[in-house]
Amino acid sequence: MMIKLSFLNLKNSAALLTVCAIVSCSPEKQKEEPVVVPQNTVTKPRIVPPEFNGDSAYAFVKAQADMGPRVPGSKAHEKSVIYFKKQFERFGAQVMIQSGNVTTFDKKSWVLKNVIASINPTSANRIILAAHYDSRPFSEKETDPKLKEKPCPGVNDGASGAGVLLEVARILQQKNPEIGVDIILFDLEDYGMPNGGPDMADTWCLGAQYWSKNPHKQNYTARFGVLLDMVGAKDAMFAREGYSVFYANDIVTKVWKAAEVCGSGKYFNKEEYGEITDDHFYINKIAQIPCIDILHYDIYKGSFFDHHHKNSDDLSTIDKNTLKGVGQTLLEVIYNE
Ligand code: AHN
Ligand code: ZN
Repeated sequence: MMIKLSFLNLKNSAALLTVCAIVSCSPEKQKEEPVVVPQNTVTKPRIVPPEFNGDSAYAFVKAQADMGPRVPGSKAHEKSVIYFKKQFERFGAQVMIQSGNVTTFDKKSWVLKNVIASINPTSANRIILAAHYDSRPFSEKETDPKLKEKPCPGVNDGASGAGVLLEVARILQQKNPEIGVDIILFDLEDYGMPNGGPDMADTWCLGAQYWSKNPHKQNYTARFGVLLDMVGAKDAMFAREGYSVFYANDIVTKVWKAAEVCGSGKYFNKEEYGEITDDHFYINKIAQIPCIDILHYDIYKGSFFDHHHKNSDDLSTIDKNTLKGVGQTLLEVIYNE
């Protein structure tokens, strides 16, 4: 009993080895139970990352919002791609625009553009950070039929994730991380069939589906990925999404822990909820890279953020503190990886 209690309180491996030695001295146990030293008892000292700047991230979100809805085929969409490329290059990343032909549920054809910004491009030890940047061409959750037909401003749903990742790139240039980071901004996530049901799931996330079938480099792989989706609302709640837990639970654990360590824990709910078809699903299923989704889904309301697919998803939905909470969590992961 004594040994059991002290075992529970162990914090360092030296003490653990001592206890293991005592246990293994017990003559009747020596033969059938070999001593196994747990691998995770030696914790690396924490590297404190640089501070994520919420004002700077907000400016990156506002720049996208000011262009108007970045609906596929629009001038604003085209402009946003040029903007992302210019910003990432300013931050010293290697930028590639991946083009591909896709057809949406309404039988329209598009040349999608995924923006890929690589930091430390030659490193074999890589992670993916992703978000979609396109805006939904309709606002079907509005009640007014006139508003339903309008494009969604896509400020929290789209621009927030891309804005956080631009600020991450800016920080990574100031303090180069040990690992390689590929920031992927996916196109055509949000052109899925309205009220389509589960069999229509593949009408969403066309940019991510394309990239997962055709990664930007031959034999590309990464240790894991983190997707951001709707990461800027004041009342944001990021709970553990079903596919993330199913495919990449250790990454969920890692990121949720990082959030707590860096003081962003209040946004990260420990409960698990259902599976959401989002870009990460295809990265898991097709590219077979474990990928999680930091996604605003309120488990108590049972819905995405309040202005989801409404014309009211504008700049007023954004809170700098939320952007910072998410961005700081990513930096905590990156510099301690
Ligand atoms: C579906 O509604 C099938 N997926 C939600 C993914 C999404 C839409 N994220 C942002 N907009
Ligand atoms: Zn959406």
